[in-house]
Amino acid sequence: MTIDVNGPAKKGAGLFGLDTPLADAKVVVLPVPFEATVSFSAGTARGPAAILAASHQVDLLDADVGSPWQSGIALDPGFSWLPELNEAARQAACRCIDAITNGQAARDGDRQLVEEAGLRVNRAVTERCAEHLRDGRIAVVVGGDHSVSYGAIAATAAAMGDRRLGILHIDAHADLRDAYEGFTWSHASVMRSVVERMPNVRLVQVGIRDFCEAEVELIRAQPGRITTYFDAHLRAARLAGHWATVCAAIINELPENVYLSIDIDGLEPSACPSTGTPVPGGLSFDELVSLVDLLVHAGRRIVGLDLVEVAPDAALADNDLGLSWDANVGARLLYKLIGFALLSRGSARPDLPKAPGIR
Ligand SMILES: [Mn+2]
Repeated sequence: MTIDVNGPAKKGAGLFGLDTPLADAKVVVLPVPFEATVSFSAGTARGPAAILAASHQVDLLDADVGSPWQSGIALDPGFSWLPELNEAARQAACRCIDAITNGQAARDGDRQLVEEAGLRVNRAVTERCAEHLRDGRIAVVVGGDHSVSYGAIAATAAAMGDRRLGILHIDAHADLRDAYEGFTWSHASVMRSVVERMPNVRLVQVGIRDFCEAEVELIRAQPGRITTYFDAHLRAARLAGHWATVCAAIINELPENVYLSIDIDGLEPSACPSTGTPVPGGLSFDELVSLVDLLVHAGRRIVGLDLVEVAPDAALADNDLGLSWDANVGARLLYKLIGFALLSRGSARPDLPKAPGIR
C-alpha cells in the first residue's frame, strides 16, 4: 500500500495509518495489554487498541520531530495468549485484593496465578524486545499497566552490557513499593524491581506526587542510583517559567544512553482522565515534550521507550475507541516519542517555514 501523507488513514490501516512490514521498519511497537494488578480502575488493557484506533487521526508530519514514519514504524502482532491470561490473572488479583482489604489472607492459588502471569508476560516482553534490539530496531512497548515496562527495560539493560542505562521515568507514582498488595510484578513496584535487579541502571524520576514513606527512604538510601524530582519540587520552577532550567538539571543526571518509561498519569489528569490511578498536579503535555526535546538536543541517545497506563473512557464501545480523548493524547505522544528517539539517532529535524519575530 502506498501512503497518502496528506489524506486520512484508510479504514483498517495499521498504526498511524501505516502498514510498514517489520523488515523495513527502524521502529517496532509491541502492544502489551496486561493489567493484572491495577489498583483503582481497570481499562489500560484496552490502551493499545485505543491508541491504534486514535493513531489514525495523527498527522504524519510533526512540527517537533518531522516525519518519523519515513524510518518505518511497524506494529508487532503481540502475544495471542495474552488477553486470556490477563483476564484470569485480573480476576485472581481482584479476589486477593478483596481478601486483603477485608483483613483476610489471599488464597495461595490466586496469588500464584497472578505471580506466574506477571512473570510470563515479563519474560515474553524481554525476549521479544531483545529480538528487535538484536535486529537493530528501536523497541517501543505500549501497555498495559506499568508492570509491563520491566521486560522492555530488562532487554535494553542487557543489550547495554557494561554501559550505564539511564531511565527517565515520568509518573505520578514512585513505583518503588516492595511487592505492592503482595504482588511481585505489581505496577506499583516496577521501578524497585528494575533498580534491584539491573545493576547498570540509573533511575531519574520526574513528576512524582504519590509515594509512601518506605519509597522515600529507598530514594534517600540510594542517591547514586535513584534521583527523584518530586512534583512539589518542580511546581515552583514551572510556575515561575523556569522549566528549561529544570529540564537541564534532570538531563544532567542522565548518562548518554536513556530509556524513556512514560506513565501517562505523570501528565496532568486533563491529559489522561480515564487512567487507572490519576493524581492531581503533574506535567503538561508541552512540558513533557520540551523535556524530551531538550534531552535529545543535549546529545542523549534514546535506546528504548514505553508508554503505559493509557486507558480509554470505559463507556466507549470497542468500535468507538478512536473517539477516546486519553487515546488521542496517547497516540500523539507516542508518535512524538518515536520521532524523538529517531532524532536522537540522527534523523533529520523538521524544516518548517520560520515564524517571524520568535526564535
Ligand atoms: Mn503511575
